[in-house]
Amino acid sequence: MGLLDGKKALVMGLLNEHSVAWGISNALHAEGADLGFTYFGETVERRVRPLAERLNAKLIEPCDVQSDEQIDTLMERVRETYGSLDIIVHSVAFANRDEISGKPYLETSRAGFQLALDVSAYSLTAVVKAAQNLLNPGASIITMTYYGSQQVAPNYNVMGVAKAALEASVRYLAHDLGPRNIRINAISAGPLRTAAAMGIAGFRTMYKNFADVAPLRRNITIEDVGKTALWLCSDLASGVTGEIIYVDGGFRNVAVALGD
Ligand code: 0WE
Repeated sequence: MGLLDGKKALVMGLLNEHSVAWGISNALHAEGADLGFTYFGETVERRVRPLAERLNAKLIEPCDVQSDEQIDTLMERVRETYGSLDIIVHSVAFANRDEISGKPYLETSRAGFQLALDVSAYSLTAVVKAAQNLLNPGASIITMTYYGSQQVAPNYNVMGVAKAALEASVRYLAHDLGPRNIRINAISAGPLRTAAAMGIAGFRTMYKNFADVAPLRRNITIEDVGKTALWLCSDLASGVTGEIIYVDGGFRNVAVALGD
């Protein structure tokens, strides 16, 4: 008996075994969910296929979230394979590296802003819009965000603006989907050493500082995120929608860090 027996889940944004989407996928799989995955590009496909197969995925499909056509094709394949959906995990973001590593936010280009907002914020709305007729009553959607949406995280720059738009989208989508008993929430995770964090200027220092300051005095793991995702996707969170749930060891509540 699993918490998610018979539930069909679509996971977007898995890259490797360090991915937050991998932590979430494992937690959902362990409770009986039937998982399908999307990837972007052939390089990623080669990494994702073996991982998806480890979790007995029935569906492994390409999806460039900047293309409405590809999103529609994906949902057609989901309909053929599963008939309907109970869970969507959106773990997708992108900004040009040079816009989030070392230069001031005020140098952000129009093209860089549009790219970051399109891939990292609008994609959630685009996916939910295309999936709306597949979603069963009781369905749960989750997306990933970061505290740089609320407070300035140096270098996070245009990604912070994109995450603010993503979080607002969660509230509006929750309002639209609530009458059909479909819930949508975001998980705001502390810094994780995933591919998305590699090569980010100052990340190592930030990661170390986080564990010194956070009430739990440690970093967050993809397993921590997976367990919260499992709760949000299960009936245990039946009354929770439109929320930003922090999986950050309490970090964001600390105004002044004195250390031990
Ligand atoms: O949301 C993120 C990072 C997302 C991300 C990462 C990359 C790296 C490779 C988006 N686009 C790209 N583009 C690339 O070319 N995080 C929460 C991780 C992160 O990124 C930061 C952070 C943290 C934390 C960037 C600056 C400061 C802090």
